[in-house]
Amino acid sequence: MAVPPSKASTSTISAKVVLLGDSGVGKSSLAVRFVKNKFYGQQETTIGAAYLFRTLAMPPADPAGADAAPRAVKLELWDTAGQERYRSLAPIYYRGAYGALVVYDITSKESLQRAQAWVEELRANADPHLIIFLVGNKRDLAALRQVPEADGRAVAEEEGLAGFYEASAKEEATGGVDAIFKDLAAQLLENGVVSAKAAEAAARRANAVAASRLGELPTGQGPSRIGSCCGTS
Ligand SMILES: Nc1nc2c(ncn2[C@@H]2O[C@H](COP(=O)(O)OP(=O)(O)OP(=O)(O)O)[C@@H](O)[C@H]2O)c(=O)[nH]1
Ligand SMILES: [Mg+2]
Repeated sequence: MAVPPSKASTSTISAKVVLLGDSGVGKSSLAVRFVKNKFYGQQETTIGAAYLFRTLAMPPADPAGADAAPRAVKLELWDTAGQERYRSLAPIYYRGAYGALVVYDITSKESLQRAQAWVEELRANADPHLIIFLVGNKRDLAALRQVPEADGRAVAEEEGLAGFYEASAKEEATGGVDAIFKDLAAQLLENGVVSAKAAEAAARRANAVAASRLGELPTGQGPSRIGSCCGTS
């Protein structure tokens, strides 16, 4: 079937995005909600890291002008394991990343402190242009809330982050997960992270390194169940 000319020239930018945060805060659940629109009440803890991707169609920068070509951003998510024993693997996943979601659980004050420590580690070691969002997950558990929204927002402002959201991976309609990733994709485009070609090449290199390290996990442990699946485009 012929493709209409306006759709034929879509340029796709690939961007590596890392999810960091304490074990159990819901990193995998957010990634799975975004990529598969599913939620598992018994989501298994991640071993090493998992890779998922989804391509978002983005509105043209200037629909009326010369830059009216359709654009797309392929978000390549590296969902890291929050358990302490995998901490030393984290740099493999945040190096070469263009975006980072640092996640905490609104029912755990400690998880916000850990999230702040992750932000500081990223500031010290990751690419200075990395776009970092802070995300307070499990907003549906209002009765168990320990972290007021204002406290999360204050940390994001103090650290000069590019975005702050509360979300629920559990609530399909109101969880707000898509909006987070769409904002991240828009900021990646806006900041002109890089030209499409350079971004693609960098993402390929970074992913190859990260993927090769999945094979170097402690004996008997491979990538988690979602590690080898879950792409949509
Ligand atoms: N009520 C509620 N539960 C959630 C939400 N997100 C995740 N969970 C649950 O919290 C638990 C941990 O979620 P995961 O997504 O595995 O957390 P994680 O951050 O990936 O944890 P690690 O892989 O160990 O680092 C699971 O039982 C999820 O079902 C949410 O938004 N609301
Ligand atoms: Mg996980």
